[in-house]
Amino acid sequence: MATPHLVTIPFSHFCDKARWGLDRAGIRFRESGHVPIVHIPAVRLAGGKRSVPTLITDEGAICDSTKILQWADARSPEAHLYGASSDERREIEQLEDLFDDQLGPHARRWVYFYILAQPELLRRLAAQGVPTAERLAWPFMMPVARVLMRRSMRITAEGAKRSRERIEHVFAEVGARLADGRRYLVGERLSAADISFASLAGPVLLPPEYFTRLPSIDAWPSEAAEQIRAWQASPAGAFGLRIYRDHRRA
Ligand SMILES: N[C@@H](CCC(=O)N[C@@H](CS)C(=O)NCC(=O)O)C(=O)O
Repeated sequence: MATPHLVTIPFSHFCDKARWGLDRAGIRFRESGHVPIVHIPAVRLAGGKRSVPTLITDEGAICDSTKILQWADARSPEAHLYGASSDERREIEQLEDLFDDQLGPHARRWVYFYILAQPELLRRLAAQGVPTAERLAWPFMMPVARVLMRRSMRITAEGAKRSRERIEHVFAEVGARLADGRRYLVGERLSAADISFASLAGPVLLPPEYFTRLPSIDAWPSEAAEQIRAWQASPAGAFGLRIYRDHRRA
């Protein structure tokens, strides 16, 4: 089997999810990271469609983080990414869908609302893990990228407020599951549900073990910093941070 090739925007949380799933399954892969916009031709050139993460395998391009985890699970069932029974699998898949559909997009929009307003944060965030030429070109591409990102993700104050509420809702649901003292969302060990929750909440929890360096808490405007601290201290947030600490520490 040729080494699978993961095409990413390195700081993207959906990319950290895919990376984590592959690592957990013990699958070796190479990664090429790109700044936003350049990721589009890079993904196409590699054989994918448009979005990241895209994993190029001998069997073709896999263009979705959940499909990447399912592919990894099929190759390494002993990693138990989808649990130890069909009941567990069903529960894990339901949670993963919730995190993919709600937490991922809403955490992204909430975070971008603040980051796009501070070009220096965006410059540093996107400059990590990309080829030198892209790092140097990125500051000149940023004004256009910011307009396109604002438009495509409908980033407005109203949207950010709605996203905050959706994040709260998911955190409440996760907190309720954890109320019985369980260590993992489903079953007795780390699964795709835990990986999805922790990684997709990553941008609003700022785990030190996240793949790229996220803006430190002091760099955020005070209202955002206050909100992040509250999420970090909540049962779901503390859980996400622990999952990173226990399973992603280098
Ligand atoms: N459902 C997809 C979502 C991936 C996604 O939203 N990727 C974003 C980055 S976080 C992206 O590629 N955006 C740029 C684009 O679509 O061109 C997955 O799980 O992989």
